Amino acid sequence: MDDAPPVHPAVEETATAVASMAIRGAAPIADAAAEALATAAAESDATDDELRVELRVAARRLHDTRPTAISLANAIRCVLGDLDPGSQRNDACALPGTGDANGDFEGASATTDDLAAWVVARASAFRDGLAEAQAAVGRVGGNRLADGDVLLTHCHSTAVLACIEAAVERDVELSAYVKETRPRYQGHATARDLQAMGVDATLLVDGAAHAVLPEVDHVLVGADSVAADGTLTNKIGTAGLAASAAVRDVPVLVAASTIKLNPETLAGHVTPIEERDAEEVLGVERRAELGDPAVANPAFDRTPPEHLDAVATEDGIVAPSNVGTILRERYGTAPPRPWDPDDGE
Ligand code: RI2
Repeated sequence: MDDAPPVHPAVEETATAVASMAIRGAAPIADAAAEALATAAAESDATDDELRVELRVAARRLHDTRPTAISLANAIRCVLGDLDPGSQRNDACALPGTGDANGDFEGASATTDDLAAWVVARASAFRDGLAEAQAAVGRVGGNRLADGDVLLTHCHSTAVLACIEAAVERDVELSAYVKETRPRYQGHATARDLQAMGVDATLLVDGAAHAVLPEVDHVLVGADSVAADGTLTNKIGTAGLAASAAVRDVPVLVAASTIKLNPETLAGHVTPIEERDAEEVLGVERRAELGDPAVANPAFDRTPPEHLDAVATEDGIVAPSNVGTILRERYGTAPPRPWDPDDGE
């Protein structure tokens, strides 16, 4: 794509915000990407074929920002998955609410306006579906929580918070240990949000989780990607926490709408782990003072399904071993890759 057109400023702005984590969390990233694609389509003066190229370039710019957050790839699939003339529309995604947008579009004979309008409608339906799914995950996961339960959270997950909020709305009284989650301290945002909901939050350094687990009824974590075999890829530290919870016999509940399921794992692909800048861990000056050690900063790790209790999705509680079935229903076995220049050829 050497002579690729420049991306729309809204796409560039969103990509920069996602890469720097000004916008973060798997679902918020997906929502922002869909919005940016809609703006790029709505404001383009390009002809039909040019618009397709523009949208593929925009998709690639967005896609490459956070490789582990499969919600981002799936959002692009849902919005642009059937971009080419004559393709089978609506095959790419079956989130709640996304079906209606497709009936308005005539596929191969579409004019540019139709194509742009279709992308805008698709993005809007996707975003509505995402919000609906999140609320449903909250109801499903929240039903597992009972009065007096003590929770332990890791990172900051809007899906986990939706579960806790749904329980609080049923007058369930909860308290929570909150891991601070080095190096970005997303646990601070979780503590803030829980306090605002009226849930007593106790902030912990990450290494303290094992020590408090005997007091904990549920470990609650979000997801950046769930594989067909139920392996969870989530914020670094999740795998160790789940292993500790298994030793202590504390159930681990994953809160994840189906946008977090990685369809490419059906074909044996492994979700990549994003390696972030060393400076998130150690500033340049301090690093020099320490004799310039190497710094590793993997942002995510993989938790095996046997260390997970269940996944709360918008379709109900799912055993990790059943994720593959949902993946096949939602995405089929050959999911589109609209960010890939060779997709659809
Ligand atoms: P929601 C976050 O990643 C965490 O790993 C969290 O569990 C996951 O996204 C899901 O977030 P990051 O963006 O979609 O902080 O539940 O690296 O909000």
